[in-house]
Amino acid sequence: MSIIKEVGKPIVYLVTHPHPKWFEQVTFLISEGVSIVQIRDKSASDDSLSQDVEAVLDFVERGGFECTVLLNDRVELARKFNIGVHLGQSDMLPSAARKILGVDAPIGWTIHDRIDLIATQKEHIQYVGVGPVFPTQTKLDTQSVLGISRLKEVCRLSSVPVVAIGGIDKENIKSVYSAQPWGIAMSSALMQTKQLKPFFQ
Ligand code: TZP
Ligand code: MG
Repeated sequence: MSIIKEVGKPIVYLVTHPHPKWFEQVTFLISEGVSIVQIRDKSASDDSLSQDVEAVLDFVERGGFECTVLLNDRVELARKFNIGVHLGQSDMLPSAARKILGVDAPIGWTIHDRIDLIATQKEHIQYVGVGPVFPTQTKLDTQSVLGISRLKEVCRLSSVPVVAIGGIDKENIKSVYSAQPWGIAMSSALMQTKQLKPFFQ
């Protein structure tokens, strides 16, 4: 079970947040080459999230894009669409989500920098979310900022692919590439940009 094929350099991962032209921005980013889209909207109803998921899946399928669509938290909704999820430390455990979603669904898990947690869920997760690397305004209940040297250490020690997240933008992304994560996740920087190219190495 893999999310996408190995590309040899970090993948660019979009975490969506509400935006006046949400669908236009998300589909622009998919067509420019983001590899994973995590649909994240803490306050959206299941109906409204379902519409978003349906529209994005349809766009990806019709365009033949190599892009994996995940939902933040909502495991039952993910099952309805046969997609994967990204789970935090206060959500359902990956092992429980795996029972609901089946063997093929990609599951990501936020660990902050707790490498010791990986062993407890290793067989159920495809990647771990590590961060915040830098200060962020997008998620207010984050733990302490890690910085690049701690990120590097986590990337070196982790036995599963690491997705770096938190406060990453086109100015500081070069330093994130230097830590050699498997993926680089961004929300506000990508939801605001008109060009994806500056985010690729
Ligand atoms: N988890 C850790 S930091 C973060 C999440 C969802 C927010 C990332 O958003 P941004 O805007 O890229 O800092
Ligand atoms: Mg969560």
